Amino acid sequence: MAQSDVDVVVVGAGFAGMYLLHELRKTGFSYRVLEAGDDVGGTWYWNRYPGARCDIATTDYQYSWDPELHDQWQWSEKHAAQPEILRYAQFVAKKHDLYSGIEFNTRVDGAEWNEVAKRWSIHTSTGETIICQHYVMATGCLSVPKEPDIAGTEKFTGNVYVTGRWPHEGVDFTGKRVAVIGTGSSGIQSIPHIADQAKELVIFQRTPNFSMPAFNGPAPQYRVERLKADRATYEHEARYSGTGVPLEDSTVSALSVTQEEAFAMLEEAWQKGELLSLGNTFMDSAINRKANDVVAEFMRMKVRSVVKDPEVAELLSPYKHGYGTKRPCMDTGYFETFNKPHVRLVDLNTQPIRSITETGIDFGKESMEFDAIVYATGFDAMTGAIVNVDIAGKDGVTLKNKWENGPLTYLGLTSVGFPNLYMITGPGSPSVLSNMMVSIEQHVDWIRDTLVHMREQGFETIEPTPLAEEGWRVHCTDCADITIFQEANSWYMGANVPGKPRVMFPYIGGVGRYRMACEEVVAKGYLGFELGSGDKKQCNDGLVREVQPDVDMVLDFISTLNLPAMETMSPTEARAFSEASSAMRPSGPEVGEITDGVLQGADGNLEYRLYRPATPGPHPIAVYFHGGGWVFGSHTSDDPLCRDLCAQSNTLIVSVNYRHAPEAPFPAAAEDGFAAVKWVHANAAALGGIPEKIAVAGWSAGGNVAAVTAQMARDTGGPQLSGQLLLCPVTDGSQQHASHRENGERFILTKSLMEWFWNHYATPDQRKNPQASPLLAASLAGLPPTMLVTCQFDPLRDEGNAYARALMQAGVQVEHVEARGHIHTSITMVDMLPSGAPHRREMARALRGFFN
Ligand code: N01
Repeated sequence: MAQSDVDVVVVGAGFAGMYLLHELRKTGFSYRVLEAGDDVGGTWYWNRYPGARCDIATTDYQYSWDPELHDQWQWSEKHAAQPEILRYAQFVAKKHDLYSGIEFNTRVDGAEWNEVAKRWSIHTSTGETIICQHYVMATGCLSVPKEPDIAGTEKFTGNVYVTGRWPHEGVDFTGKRVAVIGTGSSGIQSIPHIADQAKELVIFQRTPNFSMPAFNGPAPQYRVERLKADRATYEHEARYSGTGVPLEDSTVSALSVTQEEAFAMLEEAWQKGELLSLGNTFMDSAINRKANDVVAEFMRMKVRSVVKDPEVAELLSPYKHGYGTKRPCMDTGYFETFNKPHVRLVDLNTQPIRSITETGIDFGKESMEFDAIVYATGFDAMTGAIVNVDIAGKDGVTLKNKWENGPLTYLGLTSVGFPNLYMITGPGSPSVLSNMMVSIEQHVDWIRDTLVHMREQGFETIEPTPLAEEGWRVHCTDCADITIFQEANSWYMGANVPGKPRVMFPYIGGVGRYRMACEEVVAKGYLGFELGSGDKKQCNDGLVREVQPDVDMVLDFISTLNLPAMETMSPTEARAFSEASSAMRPSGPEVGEITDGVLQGADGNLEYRLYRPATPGPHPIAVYFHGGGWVFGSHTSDDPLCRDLCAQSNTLIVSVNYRHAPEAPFPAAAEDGFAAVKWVHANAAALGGIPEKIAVAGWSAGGNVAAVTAQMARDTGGPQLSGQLLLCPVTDGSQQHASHRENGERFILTKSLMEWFWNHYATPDQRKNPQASPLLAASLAGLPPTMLVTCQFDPLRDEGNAYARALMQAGVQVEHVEARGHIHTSITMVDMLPSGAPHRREMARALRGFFN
């Protein structure tokens, strides 16, 4: 093994670096901890602007690793102010003798990995180079103030202050003319205090922000009581919660209640004075624009109720971004400040700053003189502190170069090409979207355990694999894609720093889900990491999260319900169960008209439901066959999907209630399907459709009926079909495809449920008939253009894929969508699973395409 000066170099002595130092000592690693400031505290050391407070309540924003602290340290308020939090950090540092392990006033200027020696060389501002095995950046997410990007900043000769680098001795604004630029958390917290002193205060606002009063005071009693009663459970809940603060997840959609009811619920959350309570009132405010508007309007109403000048109130009301998509703020008297006669708001959208001058600011058509300018313009968040240090990994590539188009990490902790480099609360981890204390402790624990594991197992290096890193990037993007966060020009998106790539920097899948992913990685033998020492290598490559995040949440939710397996029920019970489940889902989009009727099946009448587009007809028609394993379901059971297809494709959908097994086994469903298509063709004009433009569509067993019907229409002289849209179709009764085994459990449609369906529908011999297993048809040539959707985690995936391939080989025009991360049922879950929406759009586009 190569020589090191120390095992670990840690950069930063905020709450992350302090805890890590403690753990390194405890586990017997040698270390150097380097800190640029001259004291501990990190963010709370630097951010000393007046009014600086933590937005997370003191019951939650404190270390949990030293239980004695809970008795030894008493917080004076619900939301502690900066000086008190700094004192807390100092108290902990003294208690655990951390000061003796930290080198202050020492910056890291550069670091490079030596691939031969398997060591990092860390260059410090004191001129030293430290050789170490592991290098941990505990540099914080919001530690590098954004470079001024306003013309003329260098010209001003008055006093200049930056909220993130506030003078330690404080600032007295008494009698001064002051300008504040920026209305994020720092601006919103400091402005009321500056207004109290200044003779004249002008606030330059580019974007109004959502803010609620902190209602500061004693810590919330209900939290204190829960903590006292059972701290362990409370802390466990925090660690597995969405945000790192125990909160009950809402199950109410903002769109399912009246505005009056919604506002009453929001008022209750508002009165709590807790940052996360408003965003947690409804289950859909982060994923649905309309749901978010309900919260946003409530917040705007609050602004109007405080600010006396309606024009100013309007300027202070956010309209361009959704609530929560930029970090919401907590304030004490912020909006009230604008009622003061010496305070003025300048809207930079109508009066942009032309230049900072020697004596003040030129904006719009005005020039004003100031004694002081306060920049509350934010940070180069998440990556600034990491890429500002020249960190060169394997082959000399720097992290800055690697991250040119956005940070690439595995778990937000590590990055390919940078062995033994760890980031605490790095990009790709919940970090700034969480209670930082919880996230910091989790990362420190993970790093400590990993170092111990490597030492015990004799590994010298650890590095994520390209596959795992790319998989994590995709997963992070999937999580962001189902939210409305990407619409906002926020620092979460890097949008505040010119030239920064526009990606979602933090992981938005939630603290608990993130923690479980990290735990799973370890439990699976460091899945996605390569560990090595000389010739010894261990690499269990793979992806830790492949299921779409919203699908995963539904699966987790369902698993908590302990529902009986459907295959243990009788068909009657299964039908009742399926109907009851369907009753709870959102109804789907509005369409022009919905009517019910009966049509001629193969053996008597069948019910159908017709969905008519809102546009003038006549329309092309898709005859739709529902899912339900030939056993349950009806012409109304896929209602949301049928509405969605109708509305998006401008097609008249006729959903048919074909006969069900076991009462009417094979070939009843197939024969009814074909009879229904013939009937619809004959009656198309009367239905308001175009007889020459008829397609079939279906999901699951309904996809089977649609595929079989298309073959029957081809083989028995019509009607001529324009296309077939098959969503997760059953195509092969042999059930021998690998996906039946791979996806046979956990994903709602299980292998045994599929067997139960087949057993009710067709005998093993009948399954060999192409009218049961369309994949077995002698030829697929001459079938209509096809859109076939298969889902990655569906037991039926491979038979659907095989059908798509066979159709293509037979010369059929096929569009085959392989829906990544989806399960058998997820694409049908309209308005429940946002990740299914793009696939439904594709399906609707294909349907339109059949008729053109
Ligand atoms: O920074 P910000 P912050 N011309 O980026 C404006 C945490 N924090 O320091 O929105 C004019 O939020 C910018 O305008 P716009 C917390 O996570 C926590 O306030 O980009 N204006 C915005 O109004 C927080 O979110 C706590 O259009 C310019 C403001 O400056 C994060 O730190 C307290 C501009 C910057 O707001 C950052 O907060 C404080 C320009 N050229 C901070 N450039 C607590 O826990 C930027 N702006 C309490």
